[in-house]
Amino acid sequence: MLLIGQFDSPFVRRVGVAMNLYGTAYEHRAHAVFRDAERIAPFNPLRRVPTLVLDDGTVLSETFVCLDVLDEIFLDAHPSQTDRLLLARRGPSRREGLRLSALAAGSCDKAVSLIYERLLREAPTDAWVDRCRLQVHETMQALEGAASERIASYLLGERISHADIAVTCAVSFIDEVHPDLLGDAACPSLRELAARCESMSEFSSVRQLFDAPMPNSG
Ligand SMILES: N[C@@H](CCC(=O)N[C@@H](CS)C(=O)NCC(=O)O)C(=O)O
Repeated sequence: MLLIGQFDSPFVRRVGVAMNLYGTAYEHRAHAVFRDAERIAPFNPLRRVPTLVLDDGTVLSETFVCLDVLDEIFLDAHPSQTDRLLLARRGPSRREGLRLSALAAGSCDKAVSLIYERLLREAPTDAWVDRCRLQVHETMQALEGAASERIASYLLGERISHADIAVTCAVSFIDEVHPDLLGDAACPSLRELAARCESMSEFSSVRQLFDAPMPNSG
């Protein structure tokens, strides 16, 4: 498989971590969305990342789509190892995992939107900046509530899931690109979970510091 996109993106990172946990062999091309847009274009006209090229040549975009297909491919190859799946194929645990992952992903969407607002506009729109900041802040508070109530090691039980990956990638990304947004003392349960996940090689091997995505430069 081929994964296109820099690991400073929390979305690309989620796909990279999932492939690491599944033991999926893949090539990585760290194309930047602006600087390398025309290198991404032959694979994906949206010029967005993650872009995932499957072994049969199928090209996927959208993180949730990539992860769903990775789950399916893993299960096809290892039908007896359902306990290693990063999300149940059906049932309440799946729905809770999707719910939490969507909140984490939505926070990342808003955090990315704030970056683009800062970098691409001469004068950021206050109303949009305030809205995005509120959305990120309150969504992380909601995730903190879920994390603080859990009784197991991870969000969905004793095994790591897509929800833990999504939350960890979101916390690390937001803390890096908007350090004032959460504050050091906020979200202790999320931070504890993220720190534990970040200590795993499957996460640390796909970490890249944020590379400002200015058109013509990065
Ligand atoms: N909903 C998308 C979001 C991905 C996303 O926002 N990727 C950013 C990089 S972090 C990107 O491709 N930006 C360029 C663009 O949107 O044109 C997903 O989950 O894959």
